[in-house]
Amino acid sequence: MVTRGFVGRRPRAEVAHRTPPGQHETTDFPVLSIGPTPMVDVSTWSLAVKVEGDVAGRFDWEQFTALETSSARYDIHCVTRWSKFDTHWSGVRIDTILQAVGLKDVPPHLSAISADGYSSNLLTKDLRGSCAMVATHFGGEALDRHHGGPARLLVPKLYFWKSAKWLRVLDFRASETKGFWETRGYHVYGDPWKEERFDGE
Ligand SMILES: Nc1nc2c(c(=O)[nH]1)N[C@H]1C(S)=C(S)[C@@H](COP(=O)(O)O)O[C@H]1N2
Ligand SMILES: [Mo]
Repeated sequence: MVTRGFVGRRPRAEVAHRTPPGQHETTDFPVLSIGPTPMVDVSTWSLAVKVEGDVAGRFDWEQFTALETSSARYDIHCVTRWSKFDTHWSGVRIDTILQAVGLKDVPPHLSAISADGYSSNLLTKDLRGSCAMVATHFGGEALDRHHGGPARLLVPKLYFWKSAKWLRVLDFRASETKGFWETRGYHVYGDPWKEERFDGE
């Protein structure tokens, strides 16, 4: 039998210990976007790495896809209460990007800024020395444009709203600049295991 969508409130035994509080499994891959899917063309695509708004390095698609890639399986958790297990992603780790830019003194905060006007804020320490990546592939195929293709941030340990789709800029900053949802009442950090859904939780 094939079950689509939410498969019930009680977690499958196999993933029970990997299900954060208040989450349930989906086998679909819902699309959650603040607006229409932007047209992002790899011929004009670029990823800028900035420090306090000043460009420290920039990759075009050819340069970016020449960087070392890594791939792994992750569980992803959306604040709207779905979790999806063992999703397979590949892309370029944040460490690899910083190394390629030659950035050593990296400020503690990060704004991930997207082509659709979206942004999210993160802590640099959660992205360095971790599996956080700019993902270009999902399930072995080029990332679907509705899921943020050609390239999105992926920070699996935080709620999925942190993983900015259609990523254009990584802006490292000395102080926190709240992103799209963080300025609209979402938690500034967003740890699914602590149920940090909304501000004050
Ligand atoms: N650029 C951009 N990134 C975004 C969003 C968005 O609207 N625009 N939505 C966020 C939210 S709330 C979630 S849950 C995930 C959804 O990713 P998906 O559509 O691939 O499931 O992307 C996040 N990243
Ligand atoms: Mo979300």
